[in-house]
Amino acid sequence: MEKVQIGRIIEIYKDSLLFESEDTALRIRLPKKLDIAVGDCIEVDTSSQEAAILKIQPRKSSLQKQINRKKKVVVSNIDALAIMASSKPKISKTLVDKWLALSHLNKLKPLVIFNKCDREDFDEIKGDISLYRNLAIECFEVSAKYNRGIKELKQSLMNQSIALVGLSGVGKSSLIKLLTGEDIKTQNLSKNTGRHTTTTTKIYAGEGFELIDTPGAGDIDLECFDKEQITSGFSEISSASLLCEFRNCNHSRSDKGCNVIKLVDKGMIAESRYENYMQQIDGK
Ligand SMILES: Nc1nc2c(ncn2[C@@H]2O[C@H](COP(=O)(O)OP(=O)(O)O)[C@@H](O)[C@H]2O)c(=O)[nH]1
Ligand SMILES: [Mg+2]
Ligand SMILES: [Zn+2]
Repeated sequence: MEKVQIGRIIEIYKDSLLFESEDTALRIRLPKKLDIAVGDCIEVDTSSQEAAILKIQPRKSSLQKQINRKKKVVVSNIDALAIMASSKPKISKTLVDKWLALSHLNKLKPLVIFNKCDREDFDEIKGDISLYRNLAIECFEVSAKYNRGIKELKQSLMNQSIALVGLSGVGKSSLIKLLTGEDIKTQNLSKNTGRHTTTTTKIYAGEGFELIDTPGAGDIDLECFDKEQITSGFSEISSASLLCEFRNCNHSRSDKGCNVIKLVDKGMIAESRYENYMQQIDGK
């Protein structure tokens, strides 16, 4: 007799996955040719010794990225994308802008967490923080190490599932540990033992919210999106472009009557945003 349980995929390993329902947690062999992701709600038949996945429930949302020209769901059923940055490793605005565009294209609320505010060189990224605040993106200045700015951040995370992305070393594992109490091995330990770096996407439960670590999701590209979609992911450029003199304007320096260029020259659109935008639509 079938015994159906409904639950979620908490973690995916190389050849198995961790399934969790209200009353059980099970390791299930990874099914071949089934496009599943952490966060998916699935129906599982647990009547026989080896549990079988019967069905994936429709996804409420997903974070998809392109890997080798194929779209892949990194995590599903999330509400927000938290982009983490720091002064060391130095923030890559190119990457932040790509993540912001990707959150827009996946209809996820973006927020940027600037970590390591305890460091002396944190001042060097203050300008970048203003840049993103001026774009009306929610920004937080925190120190995962010294528990600073965490209360405000926590409030904004309440009742949501948030995927965490950012360069390796920015402090994702440290923040998750602080917020959820989960003992995830941070890079400090990995240096000692050589094998404790987070390697799988996994859901961690906090009090009233969830955080999903997505290691290795850093090197995204927006290859599968067309020019129009990418433009919509750069909100200030998108609205400026409505006032370009020609409808097919490429917004390059040589374009006559380009309103985007006009605003870049006036300093109303940040040079870095413009450059990153142009890089993304190059060849589209
Ligand atoms: N100074 C300082 N160091 C931090 C902070 N948060 C994390 N670190 C350190 O940064 C390194 C990388 O942290 P980790 O959490 O492993 O980063 P991840 O690769 O993004 O998961 C570790 O040595 C942490 O101790 C912080 O707020 N301030
Ligand atoms: Mg980590
Ligand atoms: Zn233009």
